[in-house]
Amino acid sequence: MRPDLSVAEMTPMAGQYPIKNNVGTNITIPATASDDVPYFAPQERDAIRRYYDEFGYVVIRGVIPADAVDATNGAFDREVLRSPKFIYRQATAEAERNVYTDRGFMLNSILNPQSVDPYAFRDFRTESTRIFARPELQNAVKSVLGEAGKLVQGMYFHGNPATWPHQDSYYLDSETIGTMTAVWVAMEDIAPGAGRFFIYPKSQQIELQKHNAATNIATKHSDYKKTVEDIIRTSNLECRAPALRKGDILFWNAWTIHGSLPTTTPDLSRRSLTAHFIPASQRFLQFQVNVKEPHFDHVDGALISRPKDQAKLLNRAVLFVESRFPRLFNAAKRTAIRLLMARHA
Ligand SMILES: O=C(O)CCC(=O)C(=O)O
Ligand SMILES: [Fe+2]
Repeated sequence: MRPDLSVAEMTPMAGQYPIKNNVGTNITIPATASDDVPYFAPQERDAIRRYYDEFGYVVIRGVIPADAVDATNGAFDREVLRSPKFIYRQATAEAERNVYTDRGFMLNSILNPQSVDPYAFRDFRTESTRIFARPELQNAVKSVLGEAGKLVQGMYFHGNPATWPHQDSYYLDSETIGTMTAVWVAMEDIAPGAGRFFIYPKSQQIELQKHNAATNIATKHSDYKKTVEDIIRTSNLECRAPALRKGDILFWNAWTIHGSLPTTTPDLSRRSLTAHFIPASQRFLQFQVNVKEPHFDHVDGALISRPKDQAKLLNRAVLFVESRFPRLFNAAKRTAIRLLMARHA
């Protein structure tokens, strides 16, 4: 058993990589995992929970076996990477075709790989869902939540979208706000210039503005983004981007400010999966106002929701219409969100 880790002990020393963060500040981040602090092994459950509660994130090393990672990445390369099909995407939640970086990496990350078309993307859907359901991952979720979790959202990344600093709670959470956790699974060794995931330790303690009619995502998303950036600039928060090896995982709290750093090495991909889990005893909360109880599939003993599941004919029909008439569809969706917010204002 390792003794309690203080902040000083967790501060990396050598092998630092200089980089500008998303708000233009020069920082240094550990170049490789051996230049970073060791963090935790999966069995250090109490220490994991304590670190997570204090800092709003935690890294656990060597959780997902390489063969499971390779099976998902291989399926992505075979089935998804060159596909012309419309898929729902992480940044917009809209149906889009693949967009590529100059070097051919898919830039518009996939929203809910567990829900993609089971005919066109059979192995990718199966293998990514298997990772979400793995007992090693589910046990780690238990370590941080103190109870079993259920998956409410997943994502797969290939190229680096340089995700803006945000808190997930603004978009989704559990009905007891701040009890959702999310996990980032490194699907390869993540180089420091490839778009490392960053977190602001202890930022989960700052209560940012909540959703309301004035700041809602449909009309005022840009205001929310700016508020987070202002808080980063004006508070003395430290930006950390842990060096993750293939199979390592990082949990962060629904209130912890996070995102991904800009790319400085465009030749390198940054494959990752993320999953958002709420406590099994709780219901799902959307945009901080809308409580829902989605359906959960049982997969290898885990509870996995499949939003807009493309195995269902009706959902395939919606995606078809949405991809043919995107402007009409998205205008209607924004109106629906505005009405929802107005009702809760
Ligand atoms: O990896 C990233 O770029 C961002 C991931 C993220 O924000 C999330 O999964 O909630
Ligand atoms: Fe996020």
